[in-house]
Amino acid sequence: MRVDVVTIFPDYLAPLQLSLLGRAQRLGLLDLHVHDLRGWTEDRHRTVDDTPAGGGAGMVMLPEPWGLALDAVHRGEGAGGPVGAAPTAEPGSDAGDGAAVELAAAPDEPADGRPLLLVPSPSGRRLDQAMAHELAREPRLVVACGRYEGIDERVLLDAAQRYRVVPFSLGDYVLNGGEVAALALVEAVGRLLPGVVGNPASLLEESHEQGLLEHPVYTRPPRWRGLDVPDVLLSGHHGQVARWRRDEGLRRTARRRPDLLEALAAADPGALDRADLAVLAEEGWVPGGRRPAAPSGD
Ligand code: J9N
Repeated sequence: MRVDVVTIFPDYLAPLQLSLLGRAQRLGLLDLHVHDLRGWTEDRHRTVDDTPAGGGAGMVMLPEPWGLALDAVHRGEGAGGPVGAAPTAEPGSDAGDGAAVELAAAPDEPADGRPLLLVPSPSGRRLDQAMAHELAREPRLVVACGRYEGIDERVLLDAAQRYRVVPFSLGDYVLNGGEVAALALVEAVGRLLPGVVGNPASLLEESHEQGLLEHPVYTRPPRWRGLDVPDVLLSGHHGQVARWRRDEGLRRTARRRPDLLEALAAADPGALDRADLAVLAEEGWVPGGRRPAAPSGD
């Protein structure tokens, strides 16, 4: 997968050279290019922002550098011309008829050859594990990191002629800019690419993969500061271990994220069986009802 990130703070993305994703890049599984937006400015001060039309606080990012940057990155170029491997074909590039263009609401509409342009925004679609899996199937992602109060809206309207534009959010809180969201997105997607995580089975056991939170985990020693590893985990009974893990994942989800249980029950009525529902009832969770269990500190 090729990923291009455009930002005024390329150093913010430096951690992607470390650890698992650094290795993925050296192996050629992830082809990451981070671009400095200021490379597409044409004035002496390399200006990227101006005051908001209509007045108000803060600054808005100028359309001119963004337009040039997204055009160049679409062609597979950096600010100084071609970089890395040749870009993918550009079947969307003849769509410039100036017609009104709607932004894509979700990345799962029929792919039409236009690459995805992901735009971090507190008002975007919430990134979750299902969306990370959808993105991992794409050959190419471009991430446009805005700062200040945002990017001039015309940039996204214009980009929709060449890209499937998807504003996305990490959660309902405000960051100073899109860089941390881009970092999180590239890590969440990159680790799902084939070959990046050594044992693919481990991917399936994680929180959010089955619509539930993961069970607690333990290692050696069996007793530490007076706290024991649960006996069942040392028993060697694989069936009992699996049931305990399922139960603990369910209990945790009921206590911490009952919204996930409601979503799971609504999306897949068969996802919770009688044994599951019995454990959940002990935590005070019943389908359709909303009686959170008393806080337990867990
Ligand atoms: N989830 C989220 C994204 C943001 C951004 S993007 C650019 C500025 C702020 N805040 N929160």
